[in-house]
Amino acid sequence: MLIKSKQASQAREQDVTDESIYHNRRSLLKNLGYVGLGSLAPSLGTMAKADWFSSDKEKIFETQKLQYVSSTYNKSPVVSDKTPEDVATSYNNFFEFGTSKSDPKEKAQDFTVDPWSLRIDGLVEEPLTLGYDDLFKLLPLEERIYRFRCVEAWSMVIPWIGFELGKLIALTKPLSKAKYVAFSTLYDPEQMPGQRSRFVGGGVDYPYVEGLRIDEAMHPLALLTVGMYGKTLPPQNGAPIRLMTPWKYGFKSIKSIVHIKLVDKEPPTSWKRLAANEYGFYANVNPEVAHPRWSQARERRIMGKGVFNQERIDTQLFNGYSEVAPLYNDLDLQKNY
Ligand SMILES: Nc1nc2c(c(=O)[nH]1)N[C@H]1C(S)=C(S)[C@@H](COP(=O)(O)O)O[C@H]1N2
Ligand SMILES: [Mo]
Repeated sequence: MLIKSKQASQAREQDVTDESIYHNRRSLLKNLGYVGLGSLAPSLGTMAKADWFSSDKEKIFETQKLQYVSSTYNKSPVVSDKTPEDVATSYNNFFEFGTSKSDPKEKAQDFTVDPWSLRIDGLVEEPLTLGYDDLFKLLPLEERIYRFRCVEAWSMVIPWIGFELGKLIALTKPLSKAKYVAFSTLYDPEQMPGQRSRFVGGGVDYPYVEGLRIDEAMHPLALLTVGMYGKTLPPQNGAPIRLMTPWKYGFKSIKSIVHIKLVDKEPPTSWKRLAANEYGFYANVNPEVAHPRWSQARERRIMGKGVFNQERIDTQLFNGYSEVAPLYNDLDLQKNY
């Protein structure tokens, strides 16, 4: 799909939105007694000491305290290669809120993420139900900068905050019969216009579902994310919790998850159900396996707004995360796309 450059009017609208968020933060600070601060940036450290504010839509993490994981995850690209935050949070795919890239940011702002309930069950000894606060407290959070490659051949570089999916699964003590992990997004047609209308929602059968093989889910690269750019996920990026498997195409990274179920058979996945010849269960990034309608050999790295802020680069097998290769030693990657 082609990238449309933003019209000037749209860009202005966005700037206004950003500004209103800024003013919100300022008034929050004031409410908490941090009055008279000259600018927002130097005050972040002070804000962080308050941990987070339950009334705040946008929780700011104590990034200094987050554990930065070993260099293998963050080695390349370097920090300056990150896609700007305002781009990563305004160019989205979240069909529950519409199929155009600008729909999620426009239509998801009132999406309720607190309270939230995430249930982990199925073939496990100890099922778990997590509430909103548990998502941030159950496991230590880390920041990881991951490359993100959409099947549509664009890519970004995003600093996520989250914890390893495998660590959460381990807490539930999976039975040996568990071979796959199935995920579902919230089903709430009242809040999600795309779930009310097949036209708005792009013909997907909701709830959106995804799945991984259990060994993929246990791989340390597989992250459940609760934040990005040092803050909680905005609704358009899948708040309050979404999957990130950086060696797979973006559609695997299911948003706003309410259910994780350990199962014994390959679970259905939304895009495979819609077009099995185009979107497989594995969806590993692979420059040698073309999509039936376009090549996957190269990608447009989105570094800013508009067509001049995109760089065409070669796509790498597994999106460059070669540490996952052993998972697929016995798999024909051409057939299992
Ligand atoms: N529930 C849900 N999850 C979803 C999608 C969606 O439409 N609904 N889109 C997927 C696709 S195709 C991509 S590329 C990524 C986009 O994530 P982003 O908007 O944070 O960049 O989310 C994935 N997760
Ligand atoms: Mo995607």
